[in-house]
Amino acid sequence: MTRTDTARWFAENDNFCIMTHAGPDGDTLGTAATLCLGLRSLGKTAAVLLNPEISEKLAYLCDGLMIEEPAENAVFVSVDVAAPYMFPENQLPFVEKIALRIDHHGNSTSFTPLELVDPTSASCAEIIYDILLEMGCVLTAEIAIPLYTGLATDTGCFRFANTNAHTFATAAACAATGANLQPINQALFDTVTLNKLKVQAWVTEHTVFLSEGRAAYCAMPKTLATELGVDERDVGGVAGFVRSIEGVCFAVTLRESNEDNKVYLSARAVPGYDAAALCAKFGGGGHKGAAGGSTTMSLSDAIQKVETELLIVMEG
Ligand SMILES: [Mn+2]
Repeated sequence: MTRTDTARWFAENDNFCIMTHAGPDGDTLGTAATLCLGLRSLGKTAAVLLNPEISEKLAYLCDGLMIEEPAENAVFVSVDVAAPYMFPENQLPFVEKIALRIDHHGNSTSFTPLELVDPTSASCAEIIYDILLEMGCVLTAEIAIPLYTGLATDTGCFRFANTNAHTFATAAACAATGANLQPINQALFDTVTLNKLKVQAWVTEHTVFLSEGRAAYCAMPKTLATELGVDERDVGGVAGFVRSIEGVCFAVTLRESNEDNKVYLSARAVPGYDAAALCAKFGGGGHKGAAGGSTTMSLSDAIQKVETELLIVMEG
């Protein structure tokens, strides 16, 4: 569907229940909150379905918007979700009821009767902004907070290659509402916990470089959190850190999980490389610049495969 079709569809329906992906980031939650608040401002009934995995850092996005049980007559919409397996467990019973999904993942799976997928959009939040504008919604400071969080998250605060004129224009519209955006930038992009630094220090010592340092990977065993005295969650999300090492074009982290014994992959790449294609070899996906996946292989087997795949990409 086009943005105009989607705006008309929202106008014709009501009682929306918005669904987000597991391991929720600032885009899926920011998009859900923007849509929810925007629809409410237009007189619609809308809520965000509980995502139990929401982090403390992002809790402000869905304050007062989340519900545990959808209404009987709910019309389900998913945002920023590329495939049906990506929902948190409590949302799985409703996946088949989703009427419309709005997404920006290029390699996504169609799994709903209606969809608006725009891979040229840097964030899903920006798509929602366009739709709400078409519906006559007035952007307020309250709505600008989750909207800005969504687009800042998916562009790494306007640093990634996906950042475009539309992203900046949407950010400018957010700033024009008078919303205080600086604390969002500080919390998301200029704050690191001591535990995270401990993990980064370990990663610095244990990263393996390939192809003259143009590719790098780091494998984190399931004992790492205990070894460093940090939380399990602190061990994730360091692929961007490995990629940020000078000269590294392609970075992969492998994290062995304590919970399900799977190995979780995260890949980051600069323009000219495709992180999603590499993760697809492990049944995962995402964007060219940032992607993820998981495997039931042992950590040592997964390391072997990552190294092989990285060498194919780098050496051809
Ligand atoms: Mn997104």
